[in-house]
Amino acid sequence: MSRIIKVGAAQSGPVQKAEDRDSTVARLLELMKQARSENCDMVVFTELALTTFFPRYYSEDRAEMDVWFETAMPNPATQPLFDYAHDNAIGFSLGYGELTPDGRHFNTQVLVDKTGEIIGKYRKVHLPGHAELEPERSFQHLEKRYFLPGDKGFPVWRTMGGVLGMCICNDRRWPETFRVMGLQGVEMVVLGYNTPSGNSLKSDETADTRKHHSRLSMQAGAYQNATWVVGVAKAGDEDGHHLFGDTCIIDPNGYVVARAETEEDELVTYACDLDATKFLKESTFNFAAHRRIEHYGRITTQAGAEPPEE
Ligand code: CDV
Repeated sequence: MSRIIKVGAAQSGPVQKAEDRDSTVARLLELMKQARSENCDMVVFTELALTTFFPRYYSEDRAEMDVWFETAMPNPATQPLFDYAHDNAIGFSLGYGELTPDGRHFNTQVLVDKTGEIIGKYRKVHLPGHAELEPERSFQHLEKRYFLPGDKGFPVWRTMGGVLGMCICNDRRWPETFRVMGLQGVEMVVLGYNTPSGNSLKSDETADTRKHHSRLSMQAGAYQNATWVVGVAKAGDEDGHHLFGDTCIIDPNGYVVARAETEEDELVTYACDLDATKFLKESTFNFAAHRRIEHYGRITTQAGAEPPEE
């Protein structure tokens, strides 16, 4: 019996600063309804899907930024997504800013099964950017100011007939992210991203180069771990800041099999056969047979590069 998850990669167009949660959730719900009408098993929403990409704004008083965070999930604003999932037997994954009861802030993504229950929670590990105002940049990226690094590692979950994992945006650039999930037999990694089209420190880096970096990372993660990867953007112009789209679904050979054409709300679908992960998992990337862990010590004992002395 084949194990197909038909996935809907639900790209968001821009979410402006003044947009409230209800109208943003209404947009997400429309995408979910479209996914249902196309017989999707699950929908993947983007990173921080409920708000504008607020880490571009500096506030000396961090507490002022709490308006961008959710203190509970589900909550009255997001409940319609959970109700729709439950009533229509469709799973989803949603990114949002999480403020815990004990006052910690995380960049979080949840995995919701077809009964509408949260069965998995991931908190972004690789936080990009900086913690203080850096006026020399053409724009700010203050994730290190507003979030703590995730404290859950890279777990995977058995759901919808497969083994699924999550990561968020900058995590996709790190091979360790995918390998830790690969070592747990992951068959589909779902992730959202808000990626500016320009580099705040390097004005000659083109949007095309940045899209290439994004795809290259996800395609490598997919192939090297024999897994499907679903990468979902928030795209378009937010308050004069452009985020690229390029939402895509990548197969276990690393091929992009479906891709967004716009920078608006757009659903990209593909029927992913989880058994298509088997051949590479049992041959080239049979980890038990081929990995040489006695040589990988530096990966977990050293963060920065240490070149040999001159
Ligand atoms: N939201 C992100 O994590 N964005 C980063 C940017 C700053 C490069 C990314 O890796 O896409």
